[in-house]
Parts: sequence; structure tokens; C-alpha cells
Amino acid sequence: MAEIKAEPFAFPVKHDQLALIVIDMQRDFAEPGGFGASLGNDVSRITRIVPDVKRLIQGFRNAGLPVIHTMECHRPDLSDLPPAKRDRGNPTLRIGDEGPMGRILISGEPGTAILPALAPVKGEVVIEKPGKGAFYATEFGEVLQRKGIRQLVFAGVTTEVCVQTTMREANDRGYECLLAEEATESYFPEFKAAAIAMIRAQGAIVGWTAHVDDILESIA
Ligand code: TIU
Repeated sequence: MAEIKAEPFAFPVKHDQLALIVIDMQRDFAEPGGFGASLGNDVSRITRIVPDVKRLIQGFRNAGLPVIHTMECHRPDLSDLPPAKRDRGNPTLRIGDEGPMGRILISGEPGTAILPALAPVKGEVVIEKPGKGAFYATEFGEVLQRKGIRQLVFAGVTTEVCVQTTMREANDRGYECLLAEEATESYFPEFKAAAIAMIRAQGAIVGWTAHVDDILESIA
């Protein structure tokens, strides 16, 4: 059986069931003036992983394997934004407010877009999600089922919020999940390290973690 070198043990890869899930690599989390910065975070940590996310995406495209992108965002009328989410975090700009890149985390606004270097290409699915997890109130689950995808490689931000939430949701639904370590980041290095440790603890309780080079080698 084909394997990807991973922790806590080798990931038993089935290439015909494998997809790359790129979580929320949006300007709002990576550029000054966006949502991440409004929460008081150093967004330069996020931009540093762009080259590793890019080569992972390119590897999947070259191998003819699916790449699915997610975007955290809300409808312009905020009907999918619970007050409990809008009011959280004491940010300088709340979701839906007008910022330097348009309205914060609103579908179609410039700041909500995926970073140009990682932009989806024709044919790639983009899931707009109102939650931290990609399954809640989206068509993500149906898309995976329709495409026969059962194994998910994860990249994107932030490790302990939207990436980990989606991995946990996927794990409960029976998907085998592998996190690409250099292709994910948090505003807090200690949270990234803790999320990686939690995910692969107890015999891969939520999933596996692997290095980008080892993932790329297996799909080359
Ligand atoms: N995409 C994602 O992780 N959304 C967040 O709000 N993350 C934070 O860490 N704030």
C-alpha cells in the first residue's frame, strides 16, 4: 500500500480518493487592514507560508488531483452572521464593517478574496463558509461525496481555528485527514504547535501531520 511519511505513523494514501483542502488563505487574514489585523494579530506570520501552500497546490494540480478552496465569509445582509460571532473578540473592525479592503469578511469584497498567489483556477471548487468549520451551512460534504473523496490533505489558516475545526468535523464524518505542517499557520506559534500535537495525539485521534516535501513526493 502507498504511504506518506507522517506522524504519528505513515498515512495510508489512496490517490484516487485524495484531495487538497486549502482553508481561508484570504487577504482578510493575511494583509494589514483585514479581519486578522483588526483582532490585533501580526498578519506577517500568515504571508510567510504562501510559498509552501503554493507548491502544495501546484503539486496537486500537476498530479491531476482535486484542489478545493474555502473562504470564511458572510452574506452582505449579514443574515448568516450570528450576533454571537459578530460581537466576539473586541476587534477594531467587526465583520460587515467597511475597512480599507471593503467590508470585512463579506462575500465579493476585495479583502475577502483569496490571496492572488494562491487564487483558484478554472474548475476548482471554492466553498464560502459562514462558520469556522467548512461543513456547517455549506455544500462541502456533498462536493466531497460526489467526487468520491475520502482522504483530505489540509493547508491554510489558522491552524487551531478554521483548519482544526474542519479537520475535526471531517474526522467525525469518516474522512482520513492529514495536515501539511509548513503549509498551515497561526497568529500564535504556540497554538500551531499545540494544534499539531493534539491532532496526532493518541494514535491520530483527529488525523495525521506530515511535511510538505513528503506529501509532494507521494503524489509526484
Ligand atoms: N480562518 C480562520 O481561522 N478564522 C479565524 O477567525 N481565525 C482566527 O484565528 N482568528
